[in-house]
Amino acid sequence: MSPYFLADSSALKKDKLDNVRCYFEGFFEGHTKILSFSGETPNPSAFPGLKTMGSGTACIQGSTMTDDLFTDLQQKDLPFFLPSASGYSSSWNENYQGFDLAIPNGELFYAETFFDPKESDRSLEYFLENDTNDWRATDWRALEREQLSEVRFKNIEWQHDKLMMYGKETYLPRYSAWYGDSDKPYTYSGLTLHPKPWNNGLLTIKDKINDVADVEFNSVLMNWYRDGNDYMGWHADDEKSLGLNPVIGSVNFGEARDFVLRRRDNAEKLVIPVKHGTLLVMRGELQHFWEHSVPKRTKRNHDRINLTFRVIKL
Ligand SMILES: O=C(O)CCC(=O)C(=O)O
Repeated sequence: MSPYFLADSSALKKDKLDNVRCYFEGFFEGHTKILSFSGETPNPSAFPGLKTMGSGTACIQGSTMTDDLFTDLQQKDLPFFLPSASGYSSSWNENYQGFDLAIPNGELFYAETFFDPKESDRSLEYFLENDTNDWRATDWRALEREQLSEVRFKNIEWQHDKLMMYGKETYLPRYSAWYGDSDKPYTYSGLTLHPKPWNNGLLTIKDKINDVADVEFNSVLMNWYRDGNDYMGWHADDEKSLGLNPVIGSVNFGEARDFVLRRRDNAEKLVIPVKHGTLLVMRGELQHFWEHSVPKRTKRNHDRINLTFRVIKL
């Protein structure tokens, strides 16, 4: 194995820089004629797709890295389509192992496996384990409403809420639970939820995402999609109590689903796959300009639990 990696020389021409995978300042000493910016951290704006990664290293998006010492530092490719139109961009965030994304009038952070499989498996189990039913084997959809209230969940008090739709009380197409710091009720879609006190599992997850979101979350709405027939309709998290530009930390366990963003003014859509362990942070003006939903996916048969951490300001 080579002590440094060299992409083929044609890839090192400036106009082909996006074919180069990774650049290690130290290892490129002596190769200044190959990489004109060697010896100093390149200015990312001069090289589209290039992302500084802290002292001495930088990474260039591309696909021709040779097989060498650094194969574990493979280029990270965003696992979904992001338009290349003006206002859209993505860069790898080495610190938090995810992508910082800019979209017109909004910011996102996406880490596909922010929680590793062990943490994610345990979280799903923690939210569904109970003293009465085998959570994996139970057909939760078939369970009658009255029976849900008889299930003794160990950690989460799930409920089946209903709201008024077209003058008629309708059950939500999912179960939910609300946990948080204070006893201030939170109202959304005409539904008022009273938070239950935090438990260890939720606090552990919250502590892990506070840092990356750079806020101190004080409440969480949990949604349990029993299968692909459960869904969340179009809405924005723009309640007054969340302040002007809410930061929302959305954590996902269980079945993979699509999280869809739709621009309010021109209906442009962005489909973001959220999986077992994915963290998605929404911030900036996003809630004013975009709505989001989790559409039905009838071929998805397994439980999914989503937690949207929020900061209630009032
Ligand atoms: O389940 C999801 O991913 C979305 C949840 C959501 O939109 C919300 O809680 O406001």
